[in-house]
Amino acid sequence: MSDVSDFRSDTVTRPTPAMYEAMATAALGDDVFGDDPTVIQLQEKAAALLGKEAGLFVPTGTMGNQIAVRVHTQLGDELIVEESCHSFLYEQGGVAQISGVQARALPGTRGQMDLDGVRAAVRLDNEHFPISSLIIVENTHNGSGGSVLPADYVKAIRSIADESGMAVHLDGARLFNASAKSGDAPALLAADVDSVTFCLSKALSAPIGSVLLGTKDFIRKARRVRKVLGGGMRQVGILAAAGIVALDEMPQRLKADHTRATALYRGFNDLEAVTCEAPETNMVYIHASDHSAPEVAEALGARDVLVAATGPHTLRFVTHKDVDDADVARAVAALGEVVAER
Ligand code: TLP
Repeated sequence: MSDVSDFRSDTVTRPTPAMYEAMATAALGDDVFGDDPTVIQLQEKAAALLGKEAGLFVPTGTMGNQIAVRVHTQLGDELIVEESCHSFLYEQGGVAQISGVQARALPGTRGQMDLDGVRAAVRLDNEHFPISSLIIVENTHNGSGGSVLPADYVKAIRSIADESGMAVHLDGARLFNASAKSGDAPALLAADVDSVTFCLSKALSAPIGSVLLGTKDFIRKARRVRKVLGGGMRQVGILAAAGIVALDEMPQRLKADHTRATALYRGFNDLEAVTCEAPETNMVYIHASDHSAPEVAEALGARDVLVAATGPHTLRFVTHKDVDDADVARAVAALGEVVAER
């Protein structure tokens, strides 16, 4: 068990010894000149794994998503997105700030927008309306508890997009969790989208970084946008080296995180004061209607259990490499104490 059981996010993991070793010995160049061999290796490896022509190393998932929107859209366009998606809810309205587009946010169930609703949201060709140019999907879907979007759903979104010449971007920050759960290869889950971002720094435990993938032409344009956003980095092979280890060694351990999330859920489910849904992957959201979530988070923190309050009565627990079964048991016991004493 760790000194502090940190369930705030799967972003909190520390690099593995193999990552430190790879970082210390990485061959480096200047990636703005395009000659960092380790970055090139990571980008090519990621592109092969996800079945795309080319990849681009970016500092964050947010930057990957925002670059994709900037490349796929024109000023004044509209994109369609599920209303609790990260790119709509947690990126500061970046699509408006950076790309000058507006988002049409539709309700979803477990991250899936109703397909007829999506079709109906595509704008008619009429000068009063913005032009619908992009659909964004997210897999796994953070806001709905880490749920997995089936490959067939993404295929159906693709065919709606094709009916009106729209692009599809996949925020696959946790695509490897979706793959571990569904048994579908990452390339299958990304087969029907024009671009995809995945994060090395979340469940895969690298310290920093995401990869944006698409066609060679898309990545050429994406590189320009990355530069203006300040994401052109120099000897960044030092980080890409950890990313390569993350891709080689970490996907195969994700099922253990999913099992621990289920153990959390089972423990929480025994507590009358909270309700929660069975997790599909590595996140458990709990609702405690008679309790203030920030106060519960604070009381848990005093018991060395860190969690995120995601709403007035909602808290999120995320499992990852740096929590074990003892951390899970401590979290269940601590939550039991906290909700009993209020
Ligand atoms: N998510 C973070 C917070 O921002 C909420 C987390 O702790 O879960 N897409 C998805 C689906 C994400 O969950 C996140 C981060 C991002 C994109 C952005 O990635 P970063 O933090 O690298 O910009």
